[in-house]
Amino acid sequence: TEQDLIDELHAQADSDRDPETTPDVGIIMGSDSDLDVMSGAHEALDTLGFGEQTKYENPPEARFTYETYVVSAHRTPDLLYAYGETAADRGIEVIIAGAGGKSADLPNMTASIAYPTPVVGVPVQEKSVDSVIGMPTGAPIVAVDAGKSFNAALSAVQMLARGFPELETRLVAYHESLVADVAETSAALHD
Ligand code: RP5
Repeated sequence: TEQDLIDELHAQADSDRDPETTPDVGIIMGSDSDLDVMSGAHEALDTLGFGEQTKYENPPEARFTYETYVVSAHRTPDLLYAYGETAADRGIEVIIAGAGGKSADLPNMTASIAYPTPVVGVPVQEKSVDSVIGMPTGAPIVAVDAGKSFNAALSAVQMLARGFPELETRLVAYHESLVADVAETSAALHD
């Protein structure tokens, strides 16, 4: 039930688990219908060598990991509060939040509740762009264009990488692979 999930989040926040073994990036979305769009974030994190942690209890194989939750601002507001309030204490360093529709409140509300933990917002459809980027002064969110969850994950890792040179190295290697792809494509046109 929603209450079980809320209790679990609080229990995890209260546990004294080593932060190195907790998920680093939290991916949340308003509905399982957002999964297709938000899977770009999974793809980017997988590309950068992050592991998926499905159970907070499992010791992760990868040094950096992410978790995924469906949290609806309108259907499960208590879960939204619990997720945002406990994120930092659960070891989450950056949150990627996606929602669609004209009332895409999940990224914005999460940014307010989880502050100062940074939130990268993904409008799942174009009509939700205004609601995701339209934050008042003093309540910041970093937002990407509609559907760009891959870039949202890269932004999240850029933030996380400030404290981890190993992640900066992975980001640079990823960028170099893009450069090599462009150069190869361009060269092939002249063959
Ligand atoms: C939002 O409403 C969700 O983020 C989703 O993008 C949209 C539609 O949700 P469903 O009706 O498909 O569950 O809250």
